[in-house]
Amino acid sequence: MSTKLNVKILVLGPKNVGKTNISNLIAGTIEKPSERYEPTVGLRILEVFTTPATKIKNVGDKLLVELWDVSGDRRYEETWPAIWKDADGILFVFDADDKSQPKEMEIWYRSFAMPAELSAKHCRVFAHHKQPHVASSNPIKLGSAFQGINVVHTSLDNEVDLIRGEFDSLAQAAIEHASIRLEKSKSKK
Ligand SMILES: Nc1nc2c(ncn2[C@@H]2O[C@H](COP(=O)(O)OP(=O)(O)OP(=O)(O)O)[C@@H](O)[C@H]2O)c(=O)[nH]1
Ligand SMILES: [Mg+2]
Repeated sequence: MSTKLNVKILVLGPKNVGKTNISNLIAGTIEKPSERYEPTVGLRILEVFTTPATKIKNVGDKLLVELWDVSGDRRYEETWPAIWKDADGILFVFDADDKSQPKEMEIWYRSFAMPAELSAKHCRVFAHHKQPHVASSNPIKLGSAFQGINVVHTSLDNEVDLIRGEFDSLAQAAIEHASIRLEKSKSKK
């Protein structure tokens, strides 16, 4: 009997930046941003169907891609080790119109990407705008920890296809990471 491949992708970043709305769009439960802000309590896990999943042969219903929509509130910090364990990909989201965010983003990187040992290939950054935006000549830049990680400017008001495309490419890398992780765990047994 073959083992089910569980792929775990985290959505991380400060509070009130759009992580839940982006996660819901990717999971196909919404088309437009919600009117009201409802902070995530701890964490939500969503099952997602991705295009890359359909390209991998012989997986069929043996592949489960989970999106872990994590609260940006640092009071849940005690739960973080259970969250980064066996993560296969990270989607970082920050408010691209708030200059204070790069400092906080370092904490998210240090607390998740580092202990989970995920390289740039397994991470993406959404510099998210909570309203329709035009390209800025002087965008807010993240610190050196994020060097090498693909950053795209997103908004649910006008960048929906870009969000879906970037997520699919992250999911592809995460699926590969999960298959290697599974092989390694089998060979240890
Ligand atoms: N118009 C518009 N509003 C957005 C967009 N993204 C997020 N919002 C709004 O921003 C607020 C916060 O969004 P959430 O997705 O709940 O933020 P979060 O990052 O999950 O916040 P926490 O759960 O507290 O960590 C909500 O009121 C959303 O409707 C967007 O692209 N366009
Ligand atoms: Mg949320």
